[in-house]
Amino acid sequence: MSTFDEVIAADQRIEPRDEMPEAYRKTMVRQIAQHAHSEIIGMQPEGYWITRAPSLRRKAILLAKVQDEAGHGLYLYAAAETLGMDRADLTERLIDGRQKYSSIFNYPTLSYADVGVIGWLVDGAAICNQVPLCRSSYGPYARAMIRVCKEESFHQRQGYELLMTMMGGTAAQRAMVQDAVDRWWWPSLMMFGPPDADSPNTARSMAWRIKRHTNDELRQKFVDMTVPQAERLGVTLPDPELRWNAERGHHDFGTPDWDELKRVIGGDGPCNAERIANRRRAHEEGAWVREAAAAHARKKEATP
Ligand code: BYC
Repeated sequence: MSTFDEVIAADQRIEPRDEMPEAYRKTMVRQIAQHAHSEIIGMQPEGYWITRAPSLRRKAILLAKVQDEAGHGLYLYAAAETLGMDRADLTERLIDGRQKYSSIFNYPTLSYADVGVIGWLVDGAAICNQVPLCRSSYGPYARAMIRVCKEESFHQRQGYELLMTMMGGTAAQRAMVQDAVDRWWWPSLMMFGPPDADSPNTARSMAWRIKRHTNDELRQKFVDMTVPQAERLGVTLPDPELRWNAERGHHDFGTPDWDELKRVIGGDGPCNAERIANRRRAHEEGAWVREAAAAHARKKEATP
C-alpha cells in the first residue's frame, strides 16, 4: 500500500479510506465547506431576480441555473461528509460565522444586467478556478468538480448571451450592462483570493496538489481570457491600467482594493448580514422538513 506522500508524488488521488495527515484533512474540509457554502449563499443574489425576470425564457434559464447551484452545494457537502463532516454541523458553522463563503456574494444585484454579468464574470472566474480543481488530489472533490464545471460552462454562456442581447438593444440597456460591469469587475478579480505574497495557504495546498495554480496565476489567466470577450461585447473594463504587455505575453492590470477584500471576508461587505440572516431563516423554517424526513426514515426502517 502506498503512503500519502507516495500517492501525492505519483499524482494519484487520495480516497476517503486512505491515510492522510490531519492537516490535509482539515485543509480539505475548510476548502470544500467554503466552496459548498459559496454555492448555497450564491443562490441569493440571482434568486432575487427569479420573480422579476423580463420574460418566461429568461425565468426558465435563471431557475435552472439557481437550481444547479443548490445541486453543486449538495455534491460538495457530500464530498465533505467523506471526511467525516456532517452537513448539519457545517451549516451551523456557516450561520454562526465560523466558516467563510466567497466574498463575491456579498455584493447587491441592482438590475437584470447583473444576472448576465454574474454569469459572464463570476461564473467565468469560477470556471478558471475550478477546472484545475478537477485534478485536485482529493478524489471525491476532484470528481465533484468535473460535473460542477460542465454546469458552470452553461452558466457562463447564458450570462454572455444575455449581455449580447442587451448590448444589441437600446442605449439604456447598454448603459445597464456597462454599469453592472463597472460594479462586478473588481470583486470578480478578488474571488481568486489575496495576492500570492499574502496567501498563507497556497504553498502547502500546492505541495499537496490540492491547488494546481496560485491565486495570482489564475487571476492573470482570467484577465487574459476576459479582455477579448469584453471587446466583442462592446463594454469597457473599468481599469485604466489594463493593457497588453507583448513582452510578458499577458495583460497588465491594476491592483484590486485588497483592504476591501479583507473587509468583505471579515463580514463587513454590503450584503454580508442580509445573506447570513436569509440563510439562517431558511434553515430554521426548514426544521419541520428535516424532522419529517427523519421520522419517515425511522418508520421505514421499523417496517419489515
Ligand atoms: N472570499 O491562503 P488563501 C461560485 C480566504 S462559488 C472569501 O489564498 P486558499 C458560484 C481563505 O479562505 C465560488 N474568503 O486561501 C456559485 C483563507 O481563509 P481561511 C467559490 C476568501 O484556500 C454560485 C484566507 O482568505 N469557489 O463560483 O489557499 C453562483 C487566505 O486565502 C477569498 C471556491 O470556493 C474570497 N474570495 O485559496 C455563481 C473555489 N479568498 O480559510 C458562482 C475553491 C481567500 O484560512 N476554493 N479567502 O480562514 C479555492 O480555490 C481557494 O480556497 C481560494 C482561496 C482560491 C478561494
